Amino acid sequence: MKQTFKFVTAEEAASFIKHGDVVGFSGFTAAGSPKAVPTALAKRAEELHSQGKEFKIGMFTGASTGDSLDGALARAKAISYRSPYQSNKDLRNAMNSGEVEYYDLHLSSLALSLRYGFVKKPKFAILEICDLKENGEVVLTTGVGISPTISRIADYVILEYNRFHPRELAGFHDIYEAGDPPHRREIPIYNASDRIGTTTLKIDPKKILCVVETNQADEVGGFTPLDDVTTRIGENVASFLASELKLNKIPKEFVPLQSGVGNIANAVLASLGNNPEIPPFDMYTEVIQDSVIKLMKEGRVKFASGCSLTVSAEMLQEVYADLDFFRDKLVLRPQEISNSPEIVRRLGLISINTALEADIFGNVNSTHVLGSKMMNGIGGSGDFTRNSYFSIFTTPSTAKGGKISAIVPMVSHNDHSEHSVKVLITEHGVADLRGFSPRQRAEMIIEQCADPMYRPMLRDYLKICGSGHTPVNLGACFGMHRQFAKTGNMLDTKWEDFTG
Ligand code: 0RQ
Repeated sequence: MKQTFKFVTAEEAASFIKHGDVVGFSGFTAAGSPKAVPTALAKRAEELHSQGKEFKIGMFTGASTGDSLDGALARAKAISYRSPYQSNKDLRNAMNSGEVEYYDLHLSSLALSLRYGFVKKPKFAILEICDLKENGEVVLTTGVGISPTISRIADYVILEYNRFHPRELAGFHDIYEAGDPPHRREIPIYNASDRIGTTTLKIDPKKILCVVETNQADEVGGFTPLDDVTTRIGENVASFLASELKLNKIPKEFVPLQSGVGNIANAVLASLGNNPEIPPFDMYTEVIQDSVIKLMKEGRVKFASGCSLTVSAEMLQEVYADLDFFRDKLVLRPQEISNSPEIVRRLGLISINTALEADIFGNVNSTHVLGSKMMNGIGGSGDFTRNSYFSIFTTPSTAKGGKISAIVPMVSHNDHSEHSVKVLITEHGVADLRGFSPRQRAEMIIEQCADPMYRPMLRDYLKICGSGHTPVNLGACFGMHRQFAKTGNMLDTKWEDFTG
């Protein structure tokens, strides 16, 4: 092996990358994203900048990454543009200040955009792996992301051979690239557990520029403990799904679930697991979080298909200590497959994602704070929402100690339209929007989802809207946002200030 491939330090590997190069990275969330080479790249960028030299790269990732990738490169001012989803504070600030150009797109479509030439072709692919054969076959680690596509289309591949992950992860992946139009065939997945590809990723060995040996854990953050609000949201989701099941609106054997990331998603899954009226279920999702593994051990989740195993360090050790238990219960796929609209529709997933804000008609903003500041990105929420059996959005009814209402007259940025959003759930209740007109939906969302302290304000807004299929007052529809910008509290909103 040592003769076949060039083993180098992270610094040597980073030195191949020049100002203006485009780099694609493996992984999905902090799971499976490279750590040592990006850290070395950031250090090099800082050195070059201190000598007055330019150094910035364009970059593509699966989704968000760990701090030693997005954080380190953002702090080193080493990123010119980036795509897709991210969740790093320093990178977010750089994007919002205009220092980094950010192209946010549906996660299922990134590999396609790279193959079709819609975005720049990466010169380098940097992949984290846990096994390597002389013929260029590798075993990926905890996240798959866009690795199959970038390792095929990039000119050079740099491997981070991370000994932290056991070789026995071999067998957990299902590597498959879909065909491209005009000869594209169906992706033959008919159950969450179906396998259609290979367990290893085959890379042209001639492209493998070098290998860096490392031993580093994934940088997955922990969860904040459940509080009253997240628990109530979780319970509302679980009892809503149980009642849909009783009404035969969900098949008796249940359908697979997709669940977003973060604390609310974790709380929702915990409540679903605890509800005895919900049968054991499959997950066809992108991020497999701690709660999924816990429910799997309890027999509540039968199978989980995802793009990454984004679990805490303790949970990952539990999985690694018992790989044989999980071997036939988990599969990790590329994001064009885990998030494929075709499969989401075929399997009939119930999608559960989190909104920043929703309006009284059911439009959802998942990405922009007060219309202009990017939070993270649309991620996979659009892939699932638009194509699901039915889509659910959850959100606490207020943010910032009640000074922001998550239910507003009109969303300040629209990621998921009223046509795709079917059910809205807060800690106060459930608005099942299916089959209802905009006026009916407005009443349901105000009365069942808005915080009681904001309900009179929202009712009064409807009164100043006049007629129309979708009642909107163009002067006042952003009044609550404008008020927050002025006084820092939406509760101060007086509609007469915005209707003159
Ligand atoms: O800010 O921490 O500074 O107080 O937004 O809010 O409640 O911690 O929620 O961590 O679950 O994230 C939508 C961002 C929610 C996430 C979003 C403030 C609030 C807080 C975060 P502070 P919470 P979460 C699969 C699916 C899009 C992608 C997606 C997300 C911070 O779920 O990125 O769904 N989703 N992917 O105070 C201003 C409002 C606010 C607000 C909350 N209305 N106005 N600020 N906040 N509501 C995953 C992938 O695709 C990989």
